[in-house]
Amino acid sequence: MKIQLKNNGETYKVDLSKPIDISLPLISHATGPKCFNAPDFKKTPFKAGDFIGSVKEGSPVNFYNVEINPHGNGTHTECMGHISDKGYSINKELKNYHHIAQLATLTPESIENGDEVITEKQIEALLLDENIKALIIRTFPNEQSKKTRNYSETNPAYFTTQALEKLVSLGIEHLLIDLPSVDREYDDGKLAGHKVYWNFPEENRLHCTITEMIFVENDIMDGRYFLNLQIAPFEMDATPSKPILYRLEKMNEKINKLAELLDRAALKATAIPQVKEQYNITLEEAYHIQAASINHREERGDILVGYKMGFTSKAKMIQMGVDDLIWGRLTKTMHIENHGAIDFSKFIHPRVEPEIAFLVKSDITFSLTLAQAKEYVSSVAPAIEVIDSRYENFKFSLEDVIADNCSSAAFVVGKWQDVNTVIEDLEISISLDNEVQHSGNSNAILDNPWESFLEATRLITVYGDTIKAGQIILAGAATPAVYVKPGQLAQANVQGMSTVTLKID
Ligand code: OOG
Ligand code: MG
Repeated sequence: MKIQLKNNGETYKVDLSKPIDISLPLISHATGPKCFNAPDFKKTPFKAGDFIGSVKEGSPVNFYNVEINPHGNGTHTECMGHISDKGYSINKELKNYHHIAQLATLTPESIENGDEVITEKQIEALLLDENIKALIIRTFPNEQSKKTRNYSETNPAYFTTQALEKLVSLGIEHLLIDLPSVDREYDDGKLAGHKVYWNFPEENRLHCTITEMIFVENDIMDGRYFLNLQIAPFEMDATPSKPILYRLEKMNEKINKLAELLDRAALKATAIPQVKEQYNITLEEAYHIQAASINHREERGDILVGYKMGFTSKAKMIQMGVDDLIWGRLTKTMHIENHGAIDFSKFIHPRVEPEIAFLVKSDITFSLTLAQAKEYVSSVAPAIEVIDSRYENFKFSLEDVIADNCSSAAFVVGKWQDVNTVIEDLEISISLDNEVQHSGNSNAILDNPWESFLEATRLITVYGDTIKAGQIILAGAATPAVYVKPGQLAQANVQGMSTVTLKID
């Protein structure tokens, strides 16, 4: 699942299916990861009478007690409750779980007494943006042994109080580090760094947290990430936590702007000037604009139900003056029941054309061959596509029309037929009020309509989308399209199949 998020005027895309876990797994009875001489994390089966809460030992269920010291065992997140007698609980004080976080790598510096520290200068040199509230620090060296290390009595690296003061002054509210503490292991109980960080005993930084003993693999680059900071719901000063990062893909301003422009033009049924020349858009950008504009519809609750191919016949290419295949997206609100109607006032200058539709049987993630095609399709049907270019005078370049979801505005699917129904070499026509407007042959579609289906599998999977079971693919018109007027009845005929009609209200 992908989401779009807005932060401080920027729009980002986040792929939620690609989490980067920066927590450390805790394994029972392992000696690490731990620190401050905490006992090992342990899980032991609950025992009562004859009952032993372990399936291995004959119980129907696993039913374990765990023994954990959140500060001492593995990744944990703490609040000011750690150094206060007021009982502040991380489960109450941590109120926002999602942040734009900066990941930075630092090598602690040696000081006179031999300690290794993160200094104010190093923090300063990060040149943190004032909008960044969460900072993740990976320290070097970053060995795999950190994942199971017992830091007890090793005097691990820590932060100078000046470094923490600096972080506070920079507005950092969530600090995540791969060290066991921001303070020295033995500092005579001063906890000076913790106190500075929370501005103890004032209560103006109660919402701020420190997460310790994370681990960020070396192949994760420094930079900005979307952070989901989740904790175990213990009412305590600290609890085990599971911070997850997601890569942020910054969305291009031009793409956002044009996607919004085209989305609005469709929504308001108002034509706009072409965009290619003015904004100098490439074919690749055009597809991104299309995706982003469909995203706007999805944000309003619309659902992707399939794809359409365009310019798969010479008749269409000549009519529109373009010379390459294109593909667009079909959404649920575009779907009109057979013999249904559209409201003319919701369109700009609608045209109708006859189509052949394929119903996808199972998910398609790669380019199919003709021999494979029928395994992935459950049925075929005649269809009508309503195209309604959002550009003035229905005129556009290839880039323009792609950005505009290939003019697609609505579609009607007729009766589904068995996948083995012959769709090659059939007469196809589009009529208005029973008068044929254009007619052609289904082989005008790439010499065989199945070829259009194959092209769809190639182009859409190369783009990175999966064509899902239950989705519909329109092959593209074999004839030119015809303008409609209110009151007319459009009808598509595909030889040997029942008719598809659409009323124009
Ligand atoms: C673009 C859409 C092309 C087809 O079937 O070839 C198309 C247009 O003609 O405006 O849908
Ligand atoms: Mg079409």
